[in-house]
Amino acid sequence: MIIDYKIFTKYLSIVNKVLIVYIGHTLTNIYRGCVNYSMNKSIKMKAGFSDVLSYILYCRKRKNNDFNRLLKFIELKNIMRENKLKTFFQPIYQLQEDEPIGYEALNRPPMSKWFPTTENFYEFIGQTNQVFHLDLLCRNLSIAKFYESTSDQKEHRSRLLFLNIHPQVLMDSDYKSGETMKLLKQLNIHPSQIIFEITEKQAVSDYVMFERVLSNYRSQGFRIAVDDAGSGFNSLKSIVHIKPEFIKLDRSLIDNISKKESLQKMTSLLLEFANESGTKVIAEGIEQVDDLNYIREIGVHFGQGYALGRPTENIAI
Ligand SMILES: [Ca+2]
Repeated sequence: MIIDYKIFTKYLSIVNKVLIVYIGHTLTNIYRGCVNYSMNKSIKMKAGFSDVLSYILYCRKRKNNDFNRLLKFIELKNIMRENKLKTFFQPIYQLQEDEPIGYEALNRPPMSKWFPTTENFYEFIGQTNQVFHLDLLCRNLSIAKFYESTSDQKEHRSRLLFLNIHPQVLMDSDYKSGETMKLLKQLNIHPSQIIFEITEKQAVSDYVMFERVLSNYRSQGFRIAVDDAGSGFNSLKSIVHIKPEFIKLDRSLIDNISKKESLQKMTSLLLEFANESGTKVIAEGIEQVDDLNYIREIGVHFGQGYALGRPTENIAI
């Protein structure tokens, strides 16, 4: 069927008036689009009724998605406003001595219809403009909870605290690192106890600038860990440029390492590199005793995972 868009627009305007009550803005938008189009060009195009119908359905679906996103966003803002995040601490052990050196702080939202899993929550955050706000909130919350949770235990208070941080937040000139410093001073926690975990999954585009930013943090006493190393994104690039004090090996390298030769080779390479460059390696996601024994045998420095300790709200004695 060949349709002249000027005629089509006229026809659509009548239909629009009749149906607007039933299908809201969708047809209005199509109508407006057609008017704009026909005013500029008088192009003839092939279009079937089914095409238009299919487009209406597409718009309705998109509107539903937008609406769901709005509800998710509102839930996210509620979680942040009402401080509904719960902080858990997972121990990181010195493998040769069976002694925790510190804890990774993990902030989890309450489970809900909108965020059935923690991953789902952080994935959504990444698509919004709330990354910076949440990052700062999580950092301060983690430090305050660490203090609270170790108030009667001086031995634990002096241990390390690993904080996940979005690389773009560190790079942002508006980011107020002074706020974190102020809180640390107030709680008598030394910056050298704080390790910023930077995941390689969130790409850094300007490494020269990033190195400069990191050296500023290091001069204040903070240290850096490359998180999820070996998960196939920018592992080597970030390790070479960031020169981290710690490399956290991704769980995909550790799961079943006692049986898989390919994982063993990759881990040995990274360990060798780390030893040569004075970096410490932390194996993440250790769940099986065989894997734990294997990484201990080859000399991985530190380990984290269910086989060593689960995340808990209170730092275990
Ligand atoms: Ca992490």
